[in-house]
Amino acid sequence: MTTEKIKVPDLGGADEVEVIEVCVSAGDTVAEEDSLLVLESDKASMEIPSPMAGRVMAVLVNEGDNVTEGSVILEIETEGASSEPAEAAAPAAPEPEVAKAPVAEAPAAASSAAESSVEQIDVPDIGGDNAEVIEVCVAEGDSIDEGDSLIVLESDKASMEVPAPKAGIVRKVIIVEGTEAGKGTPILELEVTGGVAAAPVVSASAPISPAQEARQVRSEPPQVAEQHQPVIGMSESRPTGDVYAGPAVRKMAREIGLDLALVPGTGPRSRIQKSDVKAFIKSQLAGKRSPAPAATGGSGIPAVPEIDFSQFGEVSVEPLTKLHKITAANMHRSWLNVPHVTAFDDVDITDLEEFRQQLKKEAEKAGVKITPLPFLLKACAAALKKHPKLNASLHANGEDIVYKQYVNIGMAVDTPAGLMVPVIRDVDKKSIFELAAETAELAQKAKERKLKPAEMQGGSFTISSLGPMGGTGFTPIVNTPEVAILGVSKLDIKPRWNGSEFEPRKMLPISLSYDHRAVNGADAGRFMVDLNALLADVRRLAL
Ligand code: CAO
Repeated sequence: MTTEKIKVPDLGGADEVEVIEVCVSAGDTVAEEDSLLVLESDKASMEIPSPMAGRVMAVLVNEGDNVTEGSVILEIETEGASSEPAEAAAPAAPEPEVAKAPVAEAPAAASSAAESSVEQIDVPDIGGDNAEVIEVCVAEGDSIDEGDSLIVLESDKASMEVPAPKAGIVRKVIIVEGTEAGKGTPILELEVTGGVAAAPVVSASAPISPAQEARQVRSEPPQVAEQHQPVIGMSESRPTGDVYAGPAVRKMAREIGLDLALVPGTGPRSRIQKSDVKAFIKSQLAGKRSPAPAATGGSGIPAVPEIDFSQFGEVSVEPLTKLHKITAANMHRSWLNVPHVTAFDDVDITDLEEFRQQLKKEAEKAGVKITPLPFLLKACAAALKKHPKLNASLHANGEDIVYKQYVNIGMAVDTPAGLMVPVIRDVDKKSIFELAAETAELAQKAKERKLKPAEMQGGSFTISSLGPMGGTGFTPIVNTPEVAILGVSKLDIKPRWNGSEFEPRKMLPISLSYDHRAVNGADAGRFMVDLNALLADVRRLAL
């Protein structure tokens, strides 16, 4: 048995680095290459692997300490005699590998001309073996500045980003995500604009900034337009905070398919440590094992078993459209998050229908088609103004409710690609003809998939009209973070007692789903009574 002192290896240029994670404790048995510490400089984080197998006898540093090359960090007792003389034979510091400050190669062909030239940018010396390209940060046509991240590489010990050695326009991306790269691997072709290459320094090595932690390099990719489409559902609510974790933790998360954004970090500056990942997985598994949620109040949802339907007959399988997937996710989120209640009513719109018929010619002259929808919008706007609780959203802080002073109503539109919800702004300030024109225009745009993201944002209430299709009632799903949605079913002529006899009246079934966290049954009831009265006698809209 010998006791070896383990020292901080060559830090590749960094003078002093912080110990941000101690991965072992005294008494632990470690294998060669097991992580002992995670160190962090202002340019990189690096793990110090154990140079040998053995038992940790003492840990001589704490999280938050600053260490330099050669600092003794712990003592390991190894089996068998040391091949080196005792104390002096402290094992050579573990191979620094990627801990070495990587340096960027000079571009392959530095132009001396002031005009633009296309240069190939290669992976610089990354101080060790090849690493995996885990992210390509630029695309063809991008205009980049010197220092902008081109790619992120990750080995099992560190992640690092390779910055652009100069500004220019990306002409061709050569490197491919998921492949291995090392010194000299071509990354891209860069069109360098005039003057830059004349500087003599370009032929010298330029520093690269290794990953300043994935906090910076792993931000979510920009959302594509479709992700902004607030199809029955709120805008994306996934945690947007940056993930702060070391390479080993990231690797572990990738291997098990875990989204680190969901894991609370308990390390310094909320850094996610291996222990956090383990604790998170344990808690998730415990949740899954818990008994029926109805009995416990938990949220574990039993999975729907996968079934091979072809065993029962012929099937065809088609991919879901992106819009369908987004809608499904939003519906699921709303359904799971919102305690829904739906109130039903029948509105006598005989007079409204008569008035609508009278308006038809005038509307035609104005170039619009009048359906019941503009009246519904107008009546909802008036009722929402009187009942602001239904024109509100619960604040994400769980403490406040946000009352909206505007009345922007979303309108569910059935399109060949799926459900879309364009928003009509300031409904309370628009005339019936204006609303008729705008709803027709937005519905058309939705069907042609020409809606801009802005035209689907900012709704404070939604109407889903299935009237033309039929049905006597349905329970629409609240379009969170809105708190209420009106469903409209098919108008039907029904007998109605007028005090002395039954008379045929045009009855419109409506259903109001609301978020019971924000709206009480009585609030909804009062809203429905007023909405009903407004639709039954549209003269009230003028009051
Ligand atoms: N009962 C009976 N008839 C109705 C009605 C109702 N509640 N609402 C509308 N109609 C009539 C209209 O008056 C029109 O008849 P005419 O041509 O004779 O005047 C006809 O039905 C067709 O109307 P429309 O659909 O062209 O226009 P609209 O203004 O009523 O609705 C829109 C526009 C975009 C809301 C509708 O086309 C649509 O896409 N609805 C589907 C919404 C949906 O999918 N909701 C479910 C979301 S959750 O899955």
